[in-house]
Amino acid sequence: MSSEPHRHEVVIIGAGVSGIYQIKRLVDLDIDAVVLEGDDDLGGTWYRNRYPGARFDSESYTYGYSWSQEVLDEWDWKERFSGQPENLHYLNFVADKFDLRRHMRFNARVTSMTWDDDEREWTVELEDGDVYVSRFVIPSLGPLSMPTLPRYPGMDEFAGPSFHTYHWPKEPLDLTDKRVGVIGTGATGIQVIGELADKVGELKVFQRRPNWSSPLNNSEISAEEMAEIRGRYDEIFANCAESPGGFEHVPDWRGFWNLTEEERHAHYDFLYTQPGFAILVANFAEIFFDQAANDEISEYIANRIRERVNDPVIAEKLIPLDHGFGMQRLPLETNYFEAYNRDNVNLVDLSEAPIERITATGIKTAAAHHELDVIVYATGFDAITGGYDRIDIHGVDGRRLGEVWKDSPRTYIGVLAHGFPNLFMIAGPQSVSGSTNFPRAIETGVDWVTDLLVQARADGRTRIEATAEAEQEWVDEVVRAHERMMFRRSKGWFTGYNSNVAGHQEGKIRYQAYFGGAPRYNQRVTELAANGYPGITVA
Ligand code: NA7
Repeated sequence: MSSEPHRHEVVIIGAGVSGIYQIKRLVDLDIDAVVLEGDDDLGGTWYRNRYPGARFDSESYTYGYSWSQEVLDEWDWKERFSGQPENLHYLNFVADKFDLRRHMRFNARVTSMTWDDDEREWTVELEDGDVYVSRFVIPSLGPLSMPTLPRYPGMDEFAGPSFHTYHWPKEPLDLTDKRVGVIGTGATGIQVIGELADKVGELKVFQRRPNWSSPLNNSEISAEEMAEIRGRYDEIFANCAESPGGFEHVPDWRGFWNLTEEERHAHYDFLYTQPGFAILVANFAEIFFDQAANDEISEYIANRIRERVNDPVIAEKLIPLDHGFGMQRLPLETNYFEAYNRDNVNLVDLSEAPIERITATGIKTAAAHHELDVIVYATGFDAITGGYDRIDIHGVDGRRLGEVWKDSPRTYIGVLAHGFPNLFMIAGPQSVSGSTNFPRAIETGVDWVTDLLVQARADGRTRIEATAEAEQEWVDEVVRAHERMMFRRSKGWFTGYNSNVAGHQEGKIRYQAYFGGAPRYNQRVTELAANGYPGITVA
């Protein structure tokens, strides 16, 4: 720890996908900035999630950065949905290419931030006692950076390795012949289960609720195809900017009810073989708004599960009954359903017999004790606001952000929060990031924040804050967008619910993301900038 605070004009918190781009923009503008990263290296999500099977659900070339022609020219994606090691390699390639590491400090975990309204600056404190003082802070915390564990008795007593998927060990872990238990069947659990099934001695899947899932349909990208992709980058990013989800897939607007059932089924058959989220976002838009339309696609996917899982009793247990297809974040799978056809894979249905405790040798449910060598918690995240909650943030008059956001976050366009001047959130709550292809929206956020900063500096202004009225209007718009969606009745992180987080109440929505679609959001923020930033006080 040094006795004098470090001074920079801008502190960026987090060296993941957002932080890397944000520091690049500021370095290019010669603005004095530092990135504080809690981990011992860069990469964020792709540094942490090292579990087997971790990969993009977005097409690699729609996930990668669009802002550097050199990177687009030089980087070859090898798979349509690239895996974690390659993704981390990519982020390192970008950071090293532009020599960004020298602006990053690692093992620099921010614990608190306090705004001084007289000096117009933030004091940022680290876990190790170091202090940074800056005019502006840009949290680039990542929407899924706060893993959550269940609260079962005995979790500390388990004798073998046990960890959250986010903390999968860096050192190689030999699971051959091991008895492995996976708790959780969300997007992460479904990836890890499909990958591990044929690589471990025995796999027990502890499922509280089944999730809908459809094939990822991954494939290699040949040199010829990469050349074709490279020639199409402008078009790819333009397509992403125009689609509600930020993907190349666009909804089918032919109209669900304008087609016969046979025509609709032919479309589902086609989409089921298509890569990525096509089955969801290139489907009929009505599946998100019209119960009958959603029932039909749900039954279609249920029948696909019945076709793929040999044991009819297990198949029914894997079909969700409490929510329709696409009403929670859709996991994409590779060999997931086939895993249950293997002799070494067993489904433990927690809805019939819940977990009572973890023991030294395994997991005890109400029905049986399951002997295990390794326990993997694929139990999700305190999504979107979790990263903010673990920093004690005090704004004007000492107001605590965690307190203001206790029931649900409040922001202006997901970037600013009234009472917290000069704090610019990238992929913040109520932005479009949480509901679309993350990096596309991240780039929008970074560019928008950078432009605002540049303009304020040019005008000699030092204090930027959203008005209370503008914030309220945005919150109302976020709520209205939620109300249009049927998924508002589902559990899960889209509606801000996590059973392992104290204070979250089942059935009470936390409005964490804007679901009005990327084009509408982009238009809105572009207009704000063009019109001189109404709703924002720049002084
Ligand atoms: P998710 O989608 O939140 O899934 C978490 C899973 O863990 C889900 O199946 C939960 O069951 C289960 N869970 C959570 N707590 C428990 C307890 N206490 N006991 C048993 N099972 C539990 O997180 P993921 O990591 O899979 O995905 C997060 C995002 O990462 C994903 O959307 C992608 O964007 C990447 P539940 O359904 O709540 O009953």
